[in-house]
Amino acid sequence: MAKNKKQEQLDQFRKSHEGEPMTTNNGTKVSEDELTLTAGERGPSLLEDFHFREKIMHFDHERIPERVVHARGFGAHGEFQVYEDLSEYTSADFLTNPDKVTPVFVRISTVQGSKGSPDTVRDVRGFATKFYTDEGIFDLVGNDIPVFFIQDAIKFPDLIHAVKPEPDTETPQGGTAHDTFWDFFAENPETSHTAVWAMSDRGIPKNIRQIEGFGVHTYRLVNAQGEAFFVKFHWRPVHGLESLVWDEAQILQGKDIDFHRKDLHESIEKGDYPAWELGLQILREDQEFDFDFDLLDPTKIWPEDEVPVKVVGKMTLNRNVDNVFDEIEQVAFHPGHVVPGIDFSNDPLLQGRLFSYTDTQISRLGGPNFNQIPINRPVNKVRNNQRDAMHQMNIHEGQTSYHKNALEGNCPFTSSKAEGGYVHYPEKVEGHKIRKRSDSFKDYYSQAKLYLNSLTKPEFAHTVDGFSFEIGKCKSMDVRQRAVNQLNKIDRELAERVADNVGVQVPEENEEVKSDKKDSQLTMEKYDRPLPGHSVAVLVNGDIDAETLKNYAKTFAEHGLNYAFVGKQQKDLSDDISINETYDTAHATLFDSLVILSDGNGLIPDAEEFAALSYKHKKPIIFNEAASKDLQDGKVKLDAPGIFVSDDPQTIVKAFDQVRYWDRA
Ligand code: HDE
Repeated sequence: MAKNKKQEQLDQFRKSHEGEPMTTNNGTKVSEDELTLTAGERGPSLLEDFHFREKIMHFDHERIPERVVHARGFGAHGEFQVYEDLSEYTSADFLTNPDKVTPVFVRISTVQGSKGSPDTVRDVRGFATKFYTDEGIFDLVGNDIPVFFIQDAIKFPDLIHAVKPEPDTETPQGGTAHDTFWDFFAENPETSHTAVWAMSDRGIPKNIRQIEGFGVHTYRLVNAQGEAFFVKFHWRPVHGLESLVWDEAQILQGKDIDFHRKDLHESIEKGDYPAWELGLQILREDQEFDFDFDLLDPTKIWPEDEVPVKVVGKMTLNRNVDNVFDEIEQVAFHPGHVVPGIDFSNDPLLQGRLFSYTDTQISRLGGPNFNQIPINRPVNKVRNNQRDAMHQMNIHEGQTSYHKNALEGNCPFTSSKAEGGYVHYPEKVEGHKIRKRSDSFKDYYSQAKLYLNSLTKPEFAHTVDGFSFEIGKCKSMDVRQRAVNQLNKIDRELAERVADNVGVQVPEENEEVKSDKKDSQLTMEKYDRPLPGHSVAVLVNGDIDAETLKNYAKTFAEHGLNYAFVGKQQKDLSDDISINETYDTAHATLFDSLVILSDGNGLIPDAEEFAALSYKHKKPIIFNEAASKDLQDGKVKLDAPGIFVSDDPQTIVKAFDQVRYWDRA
């Protein structure tokens, strides 16, 4: 078969490392790597075998503790460029100079599951971006859902204990469909808003190229004159926003546990670079109390119809990592990594995070020098008087390691704001030391209702299904009842339908939020979904000639579509056309759409099954004339929305008019 890109990379790698002998970690050339040193052919192993001891010792310590949350993640390198000079709002150099290209590293993760859990679980996705700016590192450590489950960082361990597998059975892995999570939901009503997002299609993204990202908290931008603005950060996917169907997501967990990471990796390899635009919602400080929610409350969005998003720049991921452990596993994000011009608000969740992220790296990365690991190093020079400690990578020269000193000319010295030194925004703060939540944080339901009101009918129906699945999996009927009681405080229809599905009573009194307020930017339908990057499975049923397939291949390439020709066996049909997948290696859930070509001698059962599943998951399907006549099993209705009969490869453009035909029965 034709040489693929992977093979070319391997050849190149081999060439560049030709002639490099194996050595120990101390540089001694190794003469034997398969046999331990023994006393005689059948005798005991010898302790003096330093190569054996070093090799095993290193292997024994290959694992480091996985992240306590967000353990499973994938990432890539890229670059960010601002469209316009934002110096009206911020002094941050990377946001004020449209000519500057800032390197970035992004890690996208699930929250609940362990490192080996499947990609397509229902969960919030972490969306963490490291900007290597000339003024130091700025980490935007956000999620793909704009709000969070809790309002105060002190509750985070409780939330996570409730979310994670239950301690007596260590189940479920990679999911919140269990008693402790829904018990937490029922007893902590501040979770309501984030829960409706997570149970909607947002909880099951189709891939990690097509998710939104949010900084979640209110941050501050500060300009060179010292004027501050409240800001919320948004990432808007250039390729649009798409979700899986829950049944499809569950099948994918078995068919391809790595579905999301492979998609990200492959799209970068192909040059179809994932990209997001950076959006800002900006408010002046004097607007702080203009809203019916508190700007400091992380369970609230700023509805975009009230505070529009200003699109200010673009991030493109254009380089895969060389080594997942070295880069994706060892990257250490921290919301406290900020540069001059970006500052914090008093959001109590954000304030707590500022402690957690450096603290956690000490057990995960083994000491306080984690900033010296290559992926974590800033691009500008680091100089201070911190010394020693585990895994010190630098050799510090000079006599002094204290400030102030005269022996070395008081180097390194501090810088004023005008010289680029970070000066915290001098917000005036006064008050009593208390443990009390502000009353302005206590409306838990209005924005959950706003979200539900803003969904399309199919999106609302999927949300009902999401809640019904998760609450229905709870063993305790009491938990189910209390969870539905909470839903009754958000939306009566949701509560009624879920109660019905999970076998509990909807409360007699309708306590729903009385509001039909909507926000036009909450539905996933608001985005265009450009054709490039979507995938097509072409089932080659019977005798179809290479020329016909070549025409399809040409059309797909023209439109930037990924495709596979699927048949009973892998084989070459010509020099450049092969059946490259079989019914064993390909599956309907792995593709966005389907073309079925038949020679008119009947469809094999595998093809019928493929079509039935794509049909169930509302994907566009094109039959050639012969295939449409061959259809037997009756599961696919040719007159249903999104089903096309045509021999013209260009029909694919029309078929992708919708990526899911939700109105298909
Ligand atoms: Fe995190 N979070 N978090 N978190 N979080 C971590 O840091 C924490 C929160 C988020 O790809 C940990 O390095 C606390 C909100 C992402 O490496 C830990 C609280 C948001 C990632 C931690 C929160 C996030 C983490 C675990 C409540 C969205 C993965 C490993 C105050 C705005 C970053 C690590 C990566 C990771 C603590 C809440 C996003 C333990 C205490 C809200 C994307 O430090």
